[in-house]
Amino acid sequence: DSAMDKLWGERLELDAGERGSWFKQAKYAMFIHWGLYSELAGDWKGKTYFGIGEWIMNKYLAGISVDDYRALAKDFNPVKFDAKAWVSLAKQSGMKYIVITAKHHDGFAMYGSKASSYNIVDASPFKRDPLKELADECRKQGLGFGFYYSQYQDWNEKDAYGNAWDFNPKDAQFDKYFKEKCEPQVRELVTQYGDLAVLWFDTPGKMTKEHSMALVNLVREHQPRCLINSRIGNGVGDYSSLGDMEIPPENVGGLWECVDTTNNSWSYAWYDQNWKSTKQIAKNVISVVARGGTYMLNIGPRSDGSIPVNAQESLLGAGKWIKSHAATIYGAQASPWEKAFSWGDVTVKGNKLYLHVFKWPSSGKIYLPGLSNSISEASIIGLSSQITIAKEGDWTVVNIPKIQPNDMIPVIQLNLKGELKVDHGLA
Ligand code: H79
Repeated sequence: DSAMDKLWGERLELDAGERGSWFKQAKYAMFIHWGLYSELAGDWKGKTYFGIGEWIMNKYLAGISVDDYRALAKDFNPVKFDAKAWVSLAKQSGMKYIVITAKHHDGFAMYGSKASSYNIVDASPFKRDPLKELADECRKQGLGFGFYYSQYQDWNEKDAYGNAWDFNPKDAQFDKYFKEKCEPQVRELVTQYGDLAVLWFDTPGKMTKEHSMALVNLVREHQPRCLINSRIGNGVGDYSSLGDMEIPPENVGGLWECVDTTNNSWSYAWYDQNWKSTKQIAKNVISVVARGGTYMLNIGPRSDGSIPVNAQESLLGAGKWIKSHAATIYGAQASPWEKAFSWGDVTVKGNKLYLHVFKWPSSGKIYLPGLSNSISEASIIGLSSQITIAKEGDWTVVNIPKIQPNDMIPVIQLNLKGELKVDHGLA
């Protein structure tokens, strides 16, 4: 955490590589979808719209008029919101930064915006700026903080893209929306919330390169250390956000992240009880790190500010495992085998290989193809079990106990002699 403090404490002109150095360490983040749609929780006028809850206003779902949707703001009152509890949950879950929806496609700002009165401070009974409280609390607890901002779609604005059920797209003057709402709001976000880790733009649509660059320059001017994701459009971001919920089957180079959900929903949905287990979350973190990326896992708090207990339990369980195997995750690199094995997955740090065993082989053997190095030391992290190594031709055989030791996902650590060398032809 002190490395993070250092990275966000100074202001320097940085190139993309320097800007991204903390990102390669952090590896695991909390994503939060929270807005007026959380109040509906998937329902409109007695009907449930299963699926993408933050899209409920859209004509593909309930098709709610701007006037009806705007009225939701009058009842948005998250009296149970507790920035300290939210940040503690992320921290205890092993996450290193938080990215939250400042404005989703619905157009409602979840922070106090001067650029548009359609925001939580001016249009809701709550009157507080919860994102300011979160930003301050993240700083206090040593986590990074960032914003999600929907820059192209804004269903509340006739000049932005996306709302063809209330407005005539032919009349839209995108540049007007861009200059009067989008740019001023992004300026507020990069000037009023302290150092930001990430500005997470979403759905570039038909953004021109000029529009994308105007936002990039705005972020750079005020936040030289802040990373911008690829959904700014036109290839001008710092790192790549893969498709929603996509964990790639093979290694991916460069700076990238996988964004995923704790259940099946981004925003809170009353009916969605498909919670990932503690083990599934830990597995996903490992799998994404093993492919070379960062895992940003979403929660959808309720409109009253509470976080579903099932999400909390799974995250905290995974966090407990991550914290007792921190060396194998934070700052770790991709598997030299470039894809998962049937028994589990591998991360690397310097001359150490970490074999994460998802399915313990009853044979008591793990076979590694094409590893040239000899091994100076083999152990199971946190346990004293006996491990021996044998070489059989091009295979390294790791002999492990036949019965899984007492760990949700045991990790075998192999210290290599010399520089890591794997012949891919054999994998
Ligand atoms: O914020 C989350 C999503 O709301 C947002 N990105 C993540 C992080 C997102 N924006 N667009 N999309 C995801 C693609 C959405 C596609 C669909 Fe649909 C929305 C499928 C069903 C509803 C558009 C409308 C395509 C079919 C109907």
